[in-house]
Amino acid sequence: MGAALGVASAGAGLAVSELLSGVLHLRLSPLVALSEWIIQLTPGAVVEFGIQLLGQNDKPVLIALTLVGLVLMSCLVGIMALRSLFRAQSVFVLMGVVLLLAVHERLSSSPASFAPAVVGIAAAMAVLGVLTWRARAAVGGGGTEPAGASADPAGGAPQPGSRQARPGSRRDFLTLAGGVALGAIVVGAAGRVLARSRAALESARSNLNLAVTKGSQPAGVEVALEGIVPWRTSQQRFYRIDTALSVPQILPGEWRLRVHGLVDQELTLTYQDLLDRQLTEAWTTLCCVSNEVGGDLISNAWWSGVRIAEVLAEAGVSSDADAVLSTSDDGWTCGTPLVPLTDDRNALLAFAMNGEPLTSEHGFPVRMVVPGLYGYVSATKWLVDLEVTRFVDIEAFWTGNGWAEEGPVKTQSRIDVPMGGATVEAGDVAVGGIAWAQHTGVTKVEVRIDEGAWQQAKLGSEATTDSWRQWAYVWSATAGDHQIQVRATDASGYTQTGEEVDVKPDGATGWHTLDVTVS
Ligand SMILES: Nc1nc2c(c(=O)[nH]1)N[C@H]1C(S)=C(S)[C@@H](COP(=O)(O)O)O[C@H]1N2
Ligand SMILES: [Mo]
Repeated sequence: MGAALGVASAGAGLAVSELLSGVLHLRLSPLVALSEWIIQLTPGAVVEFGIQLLGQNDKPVLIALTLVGLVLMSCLVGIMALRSLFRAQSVFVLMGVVLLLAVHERLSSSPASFAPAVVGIAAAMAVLGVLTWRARAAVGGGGTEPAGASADPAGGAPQPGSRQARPGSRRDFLTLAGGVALGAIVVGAAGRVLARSRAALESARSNLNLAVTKGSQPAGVEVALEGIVPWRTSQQRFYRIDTALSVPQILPGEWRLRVHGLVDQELTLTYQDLLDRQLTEAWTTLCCVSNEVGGDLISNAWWSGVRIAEVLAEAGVSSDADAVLSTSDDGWTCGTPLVPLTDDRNALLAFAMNGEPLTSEHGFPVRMVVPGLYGYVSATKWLVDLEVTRFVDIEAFWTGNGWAEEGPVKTQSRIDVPMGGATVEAGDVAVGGIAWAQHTGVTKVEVRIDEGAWQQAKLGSEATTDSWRQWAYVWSATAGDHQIQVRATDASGYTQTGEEVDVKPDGATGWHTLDVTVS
């Protein structure tokens, strides 16, 4: 009875966590994350031996072994629960902590990725509580014969009403536990089916053979100062902002882009249509309007795609239009001024970042990237619809929430080294960071110490005006507490204002300022 109790509870928890992983389209469920973590912690020689022994089946076998381990644990938990529910629940909590660590190690630390483990353990604990109560009732009121004997004297044909009168029989309990277990199998299977759709997408993505380049980093863009973010951001490190709880899953073969509205002729493009068009590749720094002064919601990558200007030209834009409303597969919308989409800049329907197909998180299969505009008015991920329109006729997701209709990027700069609050040694101290003014270009970066005179920093070379620039400055530091500030000047002649303005409604201003101690 204890074993059934434990296995049914753990099964319910596991099923719920598998389902939630599937619904959220996470790459790994907690169970698989745990299995992978076990491999990671196992000495290399043992892993190699296992692979030799099992070949291709090593992963399913490991997952099965992990499952067997969980079943054994949960039998113990169930037996414990009959004596002390509290102690049994504590073991579930401990198992939950282990799962969370596994998810953290193998998947990610974003809040959504922890949800399946947390909800799964909560479900297991709830079911354990209810079943324990029923089991005790059965033991107390339904006979205490050793396992194997039926607690129901009538052998399945009790007097009508007599069942209600008793708190519950052993048979009732086993039926309930069996029902829970069966339900768990169904729910867990549904989760696996959803997970398979994510796997299908991943394999479609890795089977793509795009004729794109990885983009070689231009000489001199890095100022060779440790602590500044790399000039090129990897797709894994690229900042991520979106409203999607569950990342949209679109197979390239099923993707369509509809271009309509104030156009001469509507277009519908397939993924292959896009690949067949003239390829354009460019470095572009993307940043978020919610990036605070000194913040890290900014990244730089090599993008491959098709110029939006060409697609719009083919559709034929009406002279009445001044905006394009783009919509993502999950219904998010953004309104972009027509000018930056049709002038000479590389506003792209992008399908690759740094030479690889976009990841699901960054908009696979196709997204927009427009140099010079904040992401909320230009960088639609999982793009499916472009409507040529007029600003007076539309309201996009964020502009309907009090953010500005137009979102040109504000010229900004950031100090990456030293870190705020750091203690550095007196003498020559390397100060450095990044500065950006997309599609205008950074021409000067200045640093000042303790509100003294502004001193010019050395700039990394400019690959394009659409990318950020690194900067470095050598400061002869004397002992004591000091303040460091930075400001940039762009090619329009504008120098960053020191006036501090919040990110809402159209981006923060102010000089990044930090304090360090020199010893
Ligand atoms: N579909 C969709 N696209 C979106 C968003 C979103 O919420 N949904 N957020 C936008 C915002 S606010 C930014 S800053 C960029 C961020 O793109 P990234 O996550 O690839 O860095 O995507 C933009 N595109
Ligand atoms: Mo953003």
